[in-house]
Amino acid sequence: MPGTSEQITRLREEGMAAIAAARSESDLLDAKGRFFGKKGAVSGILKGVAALPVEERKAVGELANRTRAELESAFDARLAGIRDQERHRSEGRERIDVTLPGRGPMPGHRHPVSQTMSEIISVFRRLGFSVQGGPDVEKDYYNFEALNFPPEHPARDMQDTFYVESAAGDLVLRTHTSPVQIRTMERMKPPVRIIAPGTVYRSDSDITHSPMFHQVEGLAVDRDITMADLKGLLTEFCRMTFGPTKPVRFRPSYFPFTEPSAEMDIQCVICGGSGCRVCKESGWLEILGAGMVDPTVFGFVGYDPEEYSGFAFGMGIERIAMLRHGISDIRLLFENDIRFLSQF
Ligand code: 2NM
Repeated sequence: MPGTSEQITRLREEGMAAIAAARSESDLLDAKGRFFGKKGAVSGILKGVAALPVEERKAVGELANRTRAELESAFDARLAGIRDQERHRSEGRERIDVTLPGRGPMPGHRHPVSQTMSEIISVFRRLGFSVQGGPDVEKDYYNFEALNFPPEHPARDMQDTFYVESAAGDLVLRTHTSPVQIRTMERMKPPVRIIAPGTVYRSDSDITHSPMFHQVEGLAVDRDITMADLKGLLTEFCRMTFGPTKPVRFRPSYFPFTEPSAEMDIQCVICGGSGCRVCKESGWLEILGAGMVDPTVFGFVGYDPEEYSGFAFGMGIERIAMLRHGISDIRLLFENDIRFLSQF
């Protein structure tokens, strides 16, 4: 059995090695428990010293005390070192630059459909039109009848129109904003120059159709309004919206509420007219429908078709926003994915 002095020397070496090996505060506290705890090695040795013969007790006792003091200060120094390292590490992770400006709320922006709608409205305001609104839930009379849709017109079909349950059974979600034009003519005598922007609904859903979408329609009624006024105004609208050199054209068309009717195209914004997938190789994009208000419609609102004439037009806002931004699927506009919307 080795002498107490040798035990003390070995204890010192083991203790110093354990201190040096400790990588964290909890490692170190474990080691401290093993050496300094109630049942630790140091207590054992000190007990052994008490049992020694008097001649040895003084020298061995001094060695034991010195060793304990050395181990204790080595523990304390290592503890301070580990705490210092920990602090440096966390300061590295949590570094704060106090000179940075504060974070404000994330600035949002308007939806691309809303932006396009506002710009179109602003163009027509500059051209002398005022803005009118009306209900989204509309009477069949205003949505169809007064617009010269015959009772069996396919647009009235359940598959195209959302009918609203009501006692009289005569309510629909408006399929266009034309009812606003009818309501305005009921209230005002000519001259009338108005636009009706708003939400409309049709039972239709694919990559170019959404059951809820937006339109801007317009109406001008006065004495001596002609098709030339229609062409001039809408050409100017396209210049202001798509640029002053963008070629436009009118084609004959048909609507129940206008006669004659036309559709207006602009040169394809994607290929510049040479033909591509977007314009179906035609070089042209349809942008709106228009026409001279049918005398039958004037009859419904009490305007004398012998005294007054007028033109009307309508366009889909999503379609224009999609052409402007090169968006190929209308549904992207209504998913409200901020990663998509924040691009516009
Ligand atoms: C269009 C195309 C052509 C239109 C006609 C009227 C009214 F009420 F005056 F008869 N409002 N809107 C009209 C005419 C709408 O949208 C493609």
